[in-house]
Formats: sequence, C-alpha cells, structure tokens
Amino acid sequence: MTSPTTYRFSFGPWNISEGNDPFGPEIRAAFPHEKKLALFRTLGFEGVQFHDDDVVPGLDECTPGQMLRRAAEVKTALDDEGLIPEFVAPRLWFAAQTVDGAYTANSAADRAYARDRTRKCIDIARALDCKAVVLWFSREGTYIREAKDPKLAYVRLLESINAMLDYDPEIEIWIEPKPNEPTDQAYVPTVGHAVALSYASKAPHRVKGLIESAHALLAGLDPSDEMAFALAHDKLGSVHLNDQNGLKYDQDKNFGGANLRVAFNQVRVLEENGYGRRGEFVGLDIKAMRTQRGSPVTEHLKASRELFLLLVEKVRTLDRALVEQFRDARDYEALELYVLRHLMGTKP
Ligand code: XUL
Ligand code: MN
Repeated sequence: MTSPTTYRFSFGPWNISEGNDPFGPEIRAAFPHEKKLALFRTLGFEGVQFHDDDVVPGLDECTPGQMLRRAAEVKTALDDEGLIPEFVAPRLWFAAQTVDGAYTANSAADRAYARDRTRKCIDIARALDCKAVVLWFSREGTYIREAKDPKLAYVRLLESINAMLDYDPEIEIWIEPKPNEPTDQAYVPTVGHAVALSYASKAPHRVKGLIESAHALLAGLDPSDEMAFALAHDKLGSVHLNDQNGLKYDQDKNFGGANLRVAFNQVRVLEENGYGRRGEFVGLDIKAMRTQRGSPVTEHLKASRELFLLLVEKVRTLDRALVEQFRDARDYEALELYVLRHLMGTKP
C-alpha cells in the first residue's frame, strides 16, 4: 500500500482582487500586492503562481539589471515565507504590441516584442528558481477567421515554443488551453492541441499542459477527461481548478460551485493517477464574487481548497470493488445511483 498523497495548493496574486469587471470599477479597497505573499501560508497554500509582471511590475520599462534585482527581492520574500514559485507566465495581452496576438500577430515587430518579453519571463523564472513557464495563449486567435493564416499561426506557435526550449535548457513550458475569450476563437483550444504541439517540439518531455476546469467546460469538454488525456501522456504540468456554469464568459467560479459531480470526477482522476506525488501543485484560478465585502477577500480560496480535500475523502472512500462489480455487469444505472448516494452521504 502506498501512503496517501499529501496535496500542496497554489494560487496567483490576481486571485485576490478588487472586484472590477467589464461593467464597473473596483468596489473593494486595494490590498497591497506586496503584502499578498504573507497570506498564502495562513490560507493553507504553499505555491505561488506568477505573471512576469506580478514579480517585476513595469517590466517593459525596466533595464535587465532592475529586472533581476526586483526578481531577487521577490525570491528572498518567497524564501522568508516558505513559499515555492510554481510558475511564471508572460503577460502577453496587455501591451499595445499584443492587440493582435503575440507569437501569431501579423506584424513582425509585434512578434519580436512577444519573443523578447518571453525571454524576460524565462529570466525571471530562473532568478526565482522556478522550473516552469505557463503559456495561456490569450490573444493568439482571431475575431474573424480571415484575419490570420491559421496554419502559419500554428507554425509560429511551434517556432516560439522551440525558441523558448533553446533559450533555457531546463525550463518546462506548460500550455494552458482555452477555446475563446478574449478572442472569438483561440488557437490551441484543448489539451489535445497542446499535447500535439509538445510532441512536435524539440523537447517533448519539457512541454506539458495546464488544464483549467472552466476552460475545458467552455470548449464543451469534461475537465476530468482532459486531465486524463494529459496524464495518459505524462503531460499534466498543473491544473487550474475552478468551475463554470454553462457556455458564457470565463467565470472562474469556486471549485465545485456549479457542478459537484464534475468536480468530484476531476479529483478522482487526479487522485487515482497519482497526481501530486512528484510535487505537482493543486492550482486554483478563482475569482471572488464581486458582491463580497472586505479586503483582502480570501474566502473563495479557502472554500475551494476545502472542497477539494472533502472530495479527496469521497474518492478515497469510494467502494472500488463495488464500482468494478457494476462495470463488469455493465450496470451503469446502478453505478450512477451509487456515486450520487456516495456524494450525498446517503446510505444505500
Ligand atoms: C485566463 C487565465 C489566466 C492564466 C494565466 O483565462 O486563466 O489567468 O491562468 O495567465
Ligand atoms: Mn487559468
């Protein structure tokens, strides 16, 4: 018998927010960015997800020396708090040069900006002693299909990934697929696309996927099957657990908040396949409700972590022999009732 996995959790500073949305401004007092690291441990988290400019604000205006000094300060702060940087992601959707995408922009100068910004992101990851860079392809896509040559776009994405692998011989690249928003249709909408890019790259063992529950649901897919696909190829770098109620904007709801059974199956697939045993984090990417009072707001993070652990118990107490019996008998009606009763804590 192997001992049960002790899960480690992570979130990013952007998950503690001031409540602005596309229709209105901030409604909570700002909580200073530099004070957020002190919250992680008390909330039960030891991993920190970063965008490059979460580490080095104003990155585009910094000299290389300023960038590395700031990264070194953050590294010290992480060490002081006993925190681990899980990944650094280049924010390739804010600058004027990224209006039309980054690696797939039609302008050569804009693509050069994206490559340069990515190298800075890798330099920051290295300075933090962080082993992974996450690529959420934000604006790599189109509002109308005729805007870009889609085959060329995929070639450019692959070339950009290879350039990153060349730039740093150790860094891992975790692709976070999402099918839409902010573009109408995004390139690399599913983990299947990400895994194909991995195998086509010059270092497939260093290119993996990061699966966000809401993104998979927006693609009309079940997040647990997306996770299983990545796990079957040993390419699940991390997860962004959250939830999504139907096909609308990316909601980043509390994990299990819209669909407990879908959440249970994600936990089941992770737990049954030993996710976390090699140090992988259970990452969250969750937005606090705009209605929530206070500053900082952290209940959503605590609640989603707790829900994950409650579901781990549900997975561990599932009667596997009974499940096998139902599978052998091809009695999925009985299996479904058993699972639902188990989730509700009802005795048969
Ligand atoms: C966007 C999203 C990002 C990535 C990191 O939908 O999920 O926050 O997780 O860039
Ligand atoms: Mn995410």
